[in-house]
Amino acid sequence: MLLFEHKKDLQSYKAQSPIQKEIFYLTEITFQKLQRTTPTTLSSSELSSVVSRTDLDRMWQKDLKPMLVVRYPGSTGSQHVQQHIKSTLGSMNTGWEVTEDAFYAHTPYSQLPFTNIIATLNPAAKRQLVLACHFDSKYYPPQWDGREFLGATDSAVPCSMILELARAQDDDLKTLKDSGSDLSLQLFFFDGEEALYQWTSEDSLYGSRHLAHKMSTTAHPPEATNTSQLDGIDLFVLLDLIGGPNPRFGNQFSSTTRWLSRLQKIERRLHALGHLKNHPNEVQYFWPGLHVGLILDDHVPFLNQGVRILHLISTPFPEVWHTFDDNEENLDRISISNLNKILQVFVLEYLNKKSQNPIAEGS
Ligand code: 1BN
Ligand code: ZN
Repeated sequence: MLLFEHKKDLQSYKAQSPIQKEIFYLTEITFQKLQRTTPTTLSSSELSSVVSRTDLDRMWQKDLKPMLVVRYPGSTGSQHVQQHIKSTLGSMNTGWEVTEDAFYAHTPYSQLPFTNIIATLNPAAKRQLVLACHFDSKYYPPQWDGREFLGATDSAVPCSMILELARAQDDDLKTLKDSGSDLSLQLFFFDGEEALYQWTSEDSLYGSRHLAHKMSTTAHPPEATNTSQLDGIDLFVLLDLIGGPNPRFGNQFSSTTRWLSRLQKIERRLHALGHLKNHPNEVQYFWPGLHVGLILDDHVPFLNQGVRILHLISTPFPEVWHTFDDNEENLDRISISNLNKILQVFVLEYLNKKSQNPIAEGS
């Protein structure tokens, strides 16, 4: 079946000759199959309702403050943060299924324990939209001046944004879970993204390498013989280095330009409706036309296995990147609040296929 987002697209399709129509049909059907997901577009009043549910002060107190501790793999802070993520998700109405992917790995220092946390709305769903972040902080040996690396943008804020999304949209996510939709939501909180000593292919991405391998060797659906959990990932959205002033997200992957454009479209709509603060131009953050080179991060083990990636990492990196100034004081509250709103609309539109209302031609 051909689907048209706008009536004029259907009219111009009808005006074509039979052979043009045939070519259009074959191209479009292939394209639509490859794209797989058709998001909905929320009305202005639905948008207002979605953005009204998110609360930056609440996120700050409930998620960010508890995460702003030293939390390198195996540390006491890491244990506390893991407990925080699990108890936060466990306290929601949605009924997240929270699991751990715990393992030991050799590092330049010693063998260390690592734990990824995975929260799944509906494990039986055929496809999953994945939102991912890393909760570990970069390890710095004790400093003479006693300063601690807290990794506020790297990546306490991204993890807090994901927890706040789950909290703010708890009711809608519960409805989605109860609907038994084919497309659902999964949250990955990775441990050990950072190099312990110096970034190499062995000393980095400990958690994401482990989980990607595990998912590639786990059948999905469980009775399948030739598809794995990785095949079930519809889109993998990785958040990193968010929270500094003037964030800009460029385009690393042509396969997901469409989704970066969608974020830009949401940014424009929320701007026009006056929902974004300190946002002078209709586009400030999302730049699908700005091509940036590949940035190494937790998506790489998934990318290498053919998963579609949307990497939301500020370019250039925040000025405080990997310095002791990557702390609460240097965060830009307003852009975090604006990005929360945009991300939450994006996720709900992505997942809510039911209210889509395309104009159909043939079948
Ligand atoms: C991102 C945040 N990364 C580490 N903290 C990955 C990275 C490491 C990106 C080195 C570029 C260089
Ligand atoms: Zn880092």
